[in-house]
Amino acid sequence: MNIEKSRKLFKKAQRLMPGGVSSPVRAFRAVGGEPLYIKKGQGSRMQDEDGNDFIDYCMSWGPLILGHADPDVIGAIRKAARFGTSFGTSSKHEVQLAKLITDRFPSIGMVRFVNSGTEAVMSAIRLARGYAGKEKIIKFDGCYHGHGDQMLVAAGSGLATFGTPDSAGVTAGAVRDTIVAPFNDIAALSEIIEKEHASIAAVIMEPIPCNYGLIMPKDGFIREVRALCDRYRVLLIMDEVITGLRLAPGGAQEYFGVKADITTLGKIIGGGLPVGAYGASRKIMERISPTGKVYQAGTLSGNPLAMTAGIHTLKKIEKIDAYQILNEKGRLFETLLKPTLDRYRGRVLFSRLESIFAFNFTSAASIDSLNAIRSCDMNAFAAFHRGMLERGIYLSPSGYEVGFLSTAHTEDDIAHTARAAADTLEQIFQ
Ligand code: KE4
Repeated sequence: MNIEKSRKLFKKAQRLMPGGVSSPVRAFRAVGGEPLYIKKGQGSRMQDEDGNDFIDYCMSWGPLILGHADPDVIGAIRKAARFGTSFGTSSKHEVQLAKLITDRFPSIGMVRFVNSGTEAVMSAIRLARGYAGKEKIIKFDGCYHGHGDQMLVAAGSGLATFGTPDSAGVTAGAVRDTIVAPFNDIAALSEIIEKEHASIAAVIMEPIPCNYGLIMPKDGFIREVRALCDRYRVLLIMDEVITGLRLAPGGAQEYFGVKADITTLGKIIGGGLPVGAYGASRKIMERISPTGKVYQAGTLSGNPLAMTAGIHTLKKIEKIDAYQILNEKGRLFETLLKPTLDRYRGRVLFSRLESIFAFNFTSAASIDSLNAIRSCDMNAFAAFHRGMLERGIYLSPSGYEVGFLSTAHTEDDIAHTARAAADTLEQIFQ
C-alpha cells in the first residue's frame, strides 16, 4: 500500500505536535506502522491522502452512527454555517438539542452542553460533589472517563484501592479522593461503600466499558450498583459518552432499564462536531451556575454548528429507525464471521453488543474484567490490524479499543470485512 503522502505529513507533524498527533491512540503505536492521513470520508468509507480506500469501523471513535458525511447532517451544517460559526450567546439550536436529549433520557430533566466527553465528566463530578457535599468518587478499573486529572488513576489489584496517579503531571492530591474498584465485583464495591459512604459523593461507570476492550457487565451488575447507590445515598454517574444514543435513544439506561442520577454524553450527540453534555434531574442541575454554586462554563459550549449537527443526527436516527438497522448489521457481521471464529476458537474472541464490537486475541471465553483484557495478545492484534488495513479495512488502531457499525455500512461492506478477517487470521495463524 502506498502511504508516501501520509508518511511525509507524519514526518512534518512529528516536528510540530507531540507524537505528531492530536490524540495519542491515533499515533498507531499500539499496532505499529504509521498513522494514515485521512482526506475524506463518505458513508462507511474513508480515503487517505494517497488515495487508499478503507471501510471504516473506528467511525471517529463512535460519533458517526450515520457514517461519514451524512448528506442530511452536512446539508444542515452548511446551511447553519452561512449564518456564522459562533455567537457566544444563546441560540435556538441548543434549546432544540436540549429538548431532543431530555425527551430521550427520563433521568435527564435538564442538560448543560460542553465541548468534549472529558469536560462532561469533569463537570458531572464537580456537580456530584457540590450537590452531595461529599468528596470521594469511586470509579471502576477498566473504565475510561476522559483525561481529567481525577480520572487518571491507576487501577489497583484486587479490592478497591485509593487513587494513585496514572499519568505524569497528575498530583497525588488530584486523585486523593478517587477510589478504584474492580469492575463486575459487587462484593468489593459493597465493602468500600459500606465503609466510606459518608464521604462518597458518587460512583461513576461506563455501563458497558468500551475503552479496555468491550467488557461485558455480569448479569445484574448494573442494577446491583444502582441498588447499592440508593441504599447508601451515593449518586450514580453513568458515563454514556459512547453508549448514549448508540445502544438505544436513551442509551444504556434505556437498554438495561437502570436510571442514572447524572449522565454524561458526547460523540453521537455532536454528529461528528465537538460536543459533550451532562444532565440530571432539575433538582440536581439547578446547582449549576448561574442558578447554583457549582461553577462550569465554556466559550464554545452550545456552538450553533455543533448543535445543528447533533440535532440532525438525532432526528435522522429516529426517522430511519437506526437501531433496527444497526442491530441487524451487527447480527449479520457476527453470522458471517462465525465459521472463521469457530475455526480459531481459543485464539480469537469476537465480542459484540448490538453495533459495538471488539476482536481480542485470547483463549478467554469472554472479556469481563481488566485482567481478562490484560491477558490478550496485543502483538497478535497489531498483526491483525495491519493485515486488515492491507485488505482495505480500517479498525480502531488499538487492541484496547472497540469498533462501531454505522447505518451506512452495506451488506457488501460487512461480507467483504468478514472475508478479510478470515484471510488475515489465516495469514497470522498459518
Ligand atoms: P473526549 O474528551 O475524548 O470527547 O471523551 C472522553 C471519554 C469519556 N468517556 C468515555 C466513555 C469515552 O470513551 C471517552 C473517549 N473515548 C476515547 C476512545 N475510546 C476517545 C478517543 C481518544 O482519546 O482519542
